Amino acid sequence: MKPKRKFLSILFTLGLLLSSCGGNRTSDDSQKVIDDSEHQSITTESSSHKEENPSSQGDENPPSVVDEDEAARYEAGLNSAPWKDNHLYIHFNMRNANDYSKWHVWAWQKYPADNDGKKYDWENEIPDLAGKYISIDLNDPAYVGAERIGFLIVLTSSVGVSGRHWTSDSGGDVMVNLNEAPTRPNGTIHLFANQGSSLTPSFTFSDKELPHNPFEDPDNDTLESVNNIDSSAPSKYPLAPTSPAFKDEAGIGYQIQVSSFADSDGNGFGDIRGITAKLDYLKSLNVDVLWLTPVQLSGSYHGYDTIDYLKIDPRYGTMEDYENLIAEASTRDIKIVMDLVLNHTDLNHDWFKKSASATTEVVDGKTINYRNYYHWRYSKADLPEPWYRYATTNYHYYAKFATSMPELNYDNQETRDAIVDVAKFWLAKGVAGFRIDAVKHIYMKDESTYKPTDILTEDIDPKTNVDYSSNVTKNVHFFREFNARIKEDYPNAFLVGENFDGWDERIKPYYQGMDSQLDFAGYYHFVNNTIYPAAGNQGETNAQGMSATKLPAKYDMYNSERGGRAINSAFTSNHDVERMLNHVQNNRTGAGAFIEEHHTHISASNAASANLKARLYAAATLLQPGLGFIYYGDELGMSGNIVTNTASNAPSEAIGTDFHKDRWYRQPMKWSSDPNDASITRYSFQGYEVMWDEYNAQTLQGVKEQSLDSGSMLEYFKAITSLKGNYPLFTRGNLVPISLSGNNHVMSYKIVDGSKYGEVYINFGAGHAAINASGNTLLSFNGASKTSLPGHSILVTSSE
Ligand SMILES: [Ca+2]
Ligand SMILES: [Ca+2]
Repeated sequence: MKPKRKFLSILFTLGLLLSSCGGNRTSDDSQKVIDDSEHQSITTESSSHKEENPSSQGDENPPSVVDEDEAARYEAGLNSAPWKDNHLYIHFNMRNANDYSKWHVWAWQKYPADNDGKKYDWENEIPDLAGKYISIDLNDPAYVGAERIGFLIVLTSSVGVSGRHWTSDSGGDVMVNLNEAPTRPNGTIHLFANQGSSLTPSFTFSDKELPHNPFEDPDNDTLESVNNIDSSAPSKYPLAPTSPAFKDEAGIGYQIQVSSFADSDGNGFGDIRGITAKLDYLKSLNVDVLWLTPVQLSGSYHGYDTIDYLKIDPRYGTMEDYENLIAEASTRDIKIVMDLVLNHTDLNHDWFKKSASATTEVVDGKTINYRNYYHWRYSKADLPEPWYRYATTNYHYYAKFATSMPELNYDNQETRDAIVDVAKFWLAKGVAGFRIDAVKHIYMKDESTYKPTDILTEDIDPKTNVDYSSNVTKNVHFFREFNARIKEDYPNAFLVGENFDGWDERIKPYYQGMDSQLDFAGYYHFVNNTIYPAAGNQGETNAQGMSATKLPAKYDMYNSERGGRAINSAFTSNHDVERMLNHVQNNRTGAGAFIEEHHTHISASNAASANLKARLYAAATLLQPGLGFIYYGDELGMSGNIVTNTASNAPSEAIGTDFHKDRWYRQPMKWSSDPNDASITRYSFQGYEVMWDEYNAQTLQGVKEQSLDSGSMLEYFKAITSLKGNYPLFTRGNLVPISLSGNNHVMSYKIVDGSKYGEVYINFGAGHAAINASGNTLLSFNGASKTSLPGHSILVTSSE
């Protein structure tokens, strides 16, 4: 990284140039006045303006040397795609890439008709060798039969201002005689203009008058992003208190993959109104907190690549629909938690476009330099992944997960400010908090420089060897600030982080910056209790299992980072992992830390076994203190069988692979077994069908059927969740293990809340266990009583 000083000096120069343009525009009365009724109500600029035109300051902006071979290649490329037949392309090269946003092109048919003009915006995102261009479709009725076309490169701010004349680059209208213009073999016409001399196009690249590439300065790396935060230094922000609205109050959460949950308008794609229509169903499941996968404008069906943080994706509905969902949920005491993807954006996010074109804007008197919103490094040679070359420039951006997902640079204060503004925008609309995506990836080890004192977590994907190691120190400091700043205005806001990690110790520090963390450790460890019938203790049937005796230490560890007010967020499964039913039926090999999961299909023949294990697993997951999220459909026992791509569900080039296998975790919610049920989604993306696997389609009963069956998985889930719904002690109490002798397969514990308590006994094994429970029986599954716990049974009691 280069020192900031150099970059500032460039901004300063640019500011001077812009102000000199403005001064001329208003003071020049030598301009030619043209009848306002004509489209080309255009003025030429004074000669004095020309003298002050940036392009005239050749000494300050020496043209860069463009490689002549490169120029020749560019010239040759003009004869081929992507140019469109019968189009006129006007290329315009400016000294500073930042300036393009201030100018546009105005064009019209001049002869034989003199038609109204049209505004044209620049089409290429960043200038290429010839700058930016606009294209005029000569098939457009406005140009059919045209022999001559006029155009003008015009300063946008001068257009439409009453009593002013338009300001054009270098002075006025340019006429293109189509009969004489050089038409290329592909039927296109290209004209090239340099800033300050657009009256006299055109040049070719074989001339020595090569255009200036704004991304190639003599100093080369002047457009590298610069940082103004030392994120390794101790955070000046205090530990923000845990949300009072969630701590001790929110017991059951529910995660919805929006595209797959419920359709309201018959187009097959899940939407917000579809969710609103199902709120009573969610209330019957005792849901307190609803987490929707991202609903902001994005480029994918899953939504984890935001294009606009402040817009609702029209595929899901409107802002009004979302506000209505919040209001309707609120009347049912359900809080909406928004998924916020702040590690990266889509390439098409306006911030990235502005960053790529090195745009600066003055907002509220403050200069925003979008270049620094993302990471940019300069190198003529390709940088190693995850750095990717942007277009034809020698600048590379950082994108760990996909080239289409550039990562935001939070070592730039303005980026932090912008994302805090985003959060407050939604909190003002009534959103209760955020599920923060990819918290450990905000600062990856290779994303920014780090200090010897920084705590790094090694995390290398054994399959791909990609290094996902994170910088814990910087991540925690970032979230301390984010949390503290939003809670200044919204003390009840709730933050739950996605830290995709099965180790409690690695999740722990993130509690400094957030109220809660999703319990990946629980997801991976409780399941071992159900899978291994062998020895262990207190329900821990394997070294990788989870006994009740281990839990207090885990909660204490989290509480130690959060002033005693940590909220554990357990979950049955989620959109990125195996569904609960497949998870508990997992075929595993290895032992200790070397267990490998092998995906098992759920079928009619193993469904009973899987459902039984799932009930034990769900009880252990949801009956911990704190918040427990149900992944939509897990309450039905939906499977997530990964189906190899075939001609009927995937594009031809993907047949035989499991590419996009995650879609099988995101199958349509089964509202009923009626194939004509209008709520059921059915959609595809990029040729991949998001549909039911055979088990869900043929065997599984839907919500409608299961609601009528007291022995169904759905009714079981309602019974489990009603415990938290009716007895707050299960949410807010402290877990104390109950020691049992004689059976290693029972997980048993008391939850104590002042003078009240509850007891939970889960027998993961097949053998019987003698117990001595106290209190009133609230739930008995599989014949459990206060003295006897048959194999695979559950008992819950309470002092209340
Ligand atoms: Ca829809
Ligand atoms: Ca990052």
